[in-house]
Amino acid sequence: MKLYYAPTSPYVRMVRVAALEKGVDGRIELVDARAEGNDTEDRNPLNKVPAFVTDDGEVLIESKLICQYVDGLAGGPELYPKDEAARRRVLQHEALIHGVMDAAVLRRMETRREEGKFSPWWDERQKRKITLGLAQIERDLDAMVAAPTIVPITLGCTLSFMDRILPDTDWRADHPKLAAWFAEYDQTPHMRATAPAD
Ligand SMILES: N[C@@H](CCC(=O)N[C@@H](CS)C(=O)NCC(=O)O)C(=O)O
Repeated sequence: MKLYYAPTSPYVRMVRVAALEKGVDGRIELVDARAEGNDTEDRNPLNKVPAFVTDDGEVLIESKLICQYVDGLAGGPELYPKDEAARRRVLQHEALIHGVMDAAVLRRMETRREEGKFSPWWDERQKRKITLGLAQIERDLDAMVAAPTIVPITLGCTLSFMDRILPDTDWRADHPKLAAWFAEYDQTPHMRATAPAD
C-alpha cells in the first residue's frame, strides 16, 4: 500500500496516526507526492494529498475515507465503531473537526492573496466557523475523546496544525478543557512520531 503525502499536511498526518494506532504503518509505503514524476493529478483529479493506493491498485482520496480503509485493515481499537449509532456520532464529530480545519486552511490562504485582495468578509466567515466549532468541541469534549476512535486523532492533528498556520489565534484562552487535553495528547507517541519537522 502507498500513501502519497506532503510533510506538513494535517490530513496526511491523520492517516499516519490512524495507521500507527492500528499497527499497520509498517505495511504502508510513504511516497512524497511532490517528488519528481509523482504527479498527484494522475491519482487525484482534485490534486490533493493524501491519496492512497491499496495493494489491489485501488486509489482512495479524502483522508476520512482512507482512515476508514486503514481501520478495516486490522483488529484492535475500532477507529470507526461498527455499532451504527456510535459510528454516526463518530462521523458527526469527525465532520465538525474537519470543518474547523478546513476553515483554518481557508483563513491561511486568504492571507496569501496579493496586496489589496484580502477579503475581511470571507475571513470573518471562516473565523466564525472556527469560533463556533471550537465552542461546541469544548462543550462535547469528554464524549468526543472518551474512546480511542478517529475523533481524538483528527482533533489532535487539527489543533497542532492551527498552532502552525494561525499562531496568532489564541484558541486556548477560551477553551481550557481543550487546551488541557491537547497538551497531553500532543505528547503521545504517535503524535510525536508524526510531528512535522520545523
Ligand atoms: N478534504 C481533504 C483535504 C485535503 C487537502 O486539502 N490537502 C491539501 C494539503 S494539506 C492539499 O493537497 N492541497 C492542495 C490543493 O488544494 O490544491 C482530505 O481530508 O483529504
